[in-house]
Amino acid sequence: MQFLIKIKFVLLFLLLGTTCPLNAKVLAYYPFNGNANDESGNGNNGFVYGPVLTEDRYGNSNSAYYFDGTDDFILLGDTDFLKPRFPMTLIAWINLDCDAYYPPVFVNNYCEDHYNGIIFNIVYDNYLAINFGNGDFVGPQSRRSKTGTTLLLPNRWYHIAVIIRGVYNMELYVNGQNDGGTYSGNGSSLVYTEGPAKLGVADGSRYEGGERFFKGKMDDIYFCDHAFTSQQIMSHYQETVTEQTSKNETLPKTTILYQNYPNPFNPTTTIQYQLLKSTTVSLTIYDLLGNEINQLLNQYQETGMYRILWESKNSQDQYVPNGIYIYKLQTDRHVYLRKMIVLQ
Ligand SMILES: [Ca+2]
Ligand SMILES: [Ca+2]
Repeated sequence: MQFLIKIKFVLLFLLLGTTCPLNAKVLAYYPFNGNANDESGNGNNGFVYGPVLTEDRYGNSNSAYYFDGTDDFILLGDTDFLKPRFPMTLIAWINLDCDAYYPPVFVNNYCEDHYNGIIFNIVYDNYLAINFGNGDFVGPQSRRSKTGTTLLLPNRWYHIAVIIRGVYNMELYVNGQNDGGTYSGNGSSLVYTEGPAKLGVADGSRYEGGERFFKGKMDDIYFCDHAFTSQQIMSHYQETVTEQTSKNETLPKTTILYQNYPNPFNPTTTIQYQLLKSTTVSLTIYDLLGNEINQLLNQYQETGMYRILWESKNSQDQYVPNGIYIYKLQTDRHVYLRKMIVLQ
């Protein structure tokens, strides 16, 4: 089952498809696979203050972080990449402990008594919420919030997302579905002050007991500087839940997708896979924004071991730039993802 651990690298971007604006940019991506590194290429690695690596939603060890609800958080740094502007999309997978109290997920210098910056959190009896402020101190005129409608139950994984296109266009999503919700506050702008972004801790100046901490598990934190469509959110959810569904159904594995070799590479690499059953199979290369780069294969194949060469070329036969690419093997029953690196 070792290969399962590796393919749990589930790229958030895959199904964004070609509808993304060309200038769309991944601001940050924390897959939490063994560390809190930022895999977006922007280099804003997290510093882990307490959270410990734990099982992710597929049961892979060391592939998500557990926050103890007492003093654990991850410091992400003070950078414009982590001070997203409208439009924006924030996505995470979370699994709450039962007694979490107003647990914050992503925060960038949001202060409860100033209302500046942004906080993506869980409020009341476990509803999703997004809040941002204009820095003009307490008062509903300084804050803009939306609270969702789905009660998030403890001890289960949820795909949560927020899309902000503007003050009157904020959407919360739970497991790919638009969560509706209620707006409050009349803040009309988002103003950040100096200060680092954090995961799992929020200022608690309006609450007795000081700071509030996330309690439970987090995984696959992703920020993008454009607004996903609702279909893209649903696709993203479905894509990143695929293997969990497969595992829960205890379907026999029918395929093994191996790590390409060499890796990193320039310009040629070999992708190897094994089909334990005959199936329709496609092998497609994507960039980190989910744009399809090239499809190397799409046909019915018999049981057996296969190898495909990729020469770092896109579908127009041009060499692709340096960077991380995803290869996706899709069979009748499963989707398998791995990443590889083109390095000149
Ligand atoms: Ca601790
Ligand atoms: Ca992970």
